[in-house]
Amino acid sequence: MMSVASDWSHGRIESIKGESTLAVVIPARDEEGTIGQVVSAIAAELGEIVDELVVMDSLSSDRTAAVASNAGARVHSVADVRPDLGVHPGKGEALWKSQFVTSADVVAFIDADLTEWGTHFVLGVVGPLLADPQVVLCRGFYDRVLDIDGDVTLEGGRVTELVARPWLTLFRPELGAIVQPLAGEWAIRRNVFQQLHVPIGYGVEFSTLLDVYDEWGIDSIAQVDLGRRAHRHQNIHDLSVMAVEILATAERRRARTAEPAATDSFSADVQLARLSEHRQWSHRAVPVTERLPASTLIGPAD
Ligand SMILES: Nc1nc2c(ncn2[C@@H]2O[C@H](COP(=O)(O)OP(=O)(O)O)[C@@H](O)[C@H]2O)c(=O)[nH]1
Ligand SMILES: [Mg+2]
Repeated sequence: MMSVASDWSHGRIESIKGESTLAVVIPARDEEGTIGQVVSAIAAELGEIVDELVVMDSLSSDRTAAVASNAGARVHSVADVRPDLGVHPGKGEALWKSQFVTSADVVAFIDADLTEWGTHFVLGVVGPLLADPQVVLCRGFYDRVLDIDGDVTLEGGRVTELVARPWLTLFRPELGAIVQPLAGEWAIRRNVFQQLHVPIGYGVEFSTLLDVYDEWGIDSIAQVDLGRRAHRHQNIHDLSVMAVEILATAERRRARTAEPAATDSFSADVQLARLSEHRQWSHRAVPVTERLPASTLIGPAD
């Protein structure tokens, strides 16, 4: 199912929301420059629609938590949520832990580093889930603005175009129609997300897409056109780390011969080597751990 954000006006969402509850979860690490406007726009414009507005902060060394809280979000430090389960760095870890501090039926995830965006991102990703009980996952897509020193193109999404979509074309061709398989703006039903293994890093969007497709089928996945989006760009070496994470996530699911991660034991980091311009090797640890489905861990032990 494909729609555009303008199909999901504020009024329409209010009228179809019914008894459903909605959480917006924003993972953030050192985002003091942008988190304030993301949170305050959602708080100001979607106050009657969003039941829980939560920022999951980890490892920030700046004022992310204070700025987000002042802007109207409930801020959780990832390490302080279910400390009995330990803590990892990473975006996926932040989304996974958010399940223990929210209760809404539908959860929308929005990145904290957005610069060109609007609250129609939230309305757009939740609309298809509220309107159609068959839909369990809705992924946003958009033109990806790439601004390198003022040189603006629509060629953003390098890991998407060079890793994620080629992989889908080979191994899940039906998902070749997913425009932005790694987009950070998406929504899912809580009772589905709770059943999924979650990579602790950047694999979370890809794992969710593959797992929902394999278990619930193509008709359970919707896409919504959100227009244009811009965010902070990562350098090519950081994108290389991200690509390793995506490939590790994908490889565990490629043949579906086994559960993607029967235990929380894919914890050995992979080392990505890089030769510097001075011809010295350095190594970056790539986190490829996956978390167990939250449904197996519900019930506070603290
Ligand atoms: N809590 C938390 N959030 C993170 C972490 N890493 C990334 N994020 C957030 O996840 C979102 C997407 O991350 P980003 O680095 O922009 O990835 P990209 O958009 O795929 O290049 C942003 O809001 C980040 O602040 C982390 O270790 N912990
Ligand atoms: Mg980003």
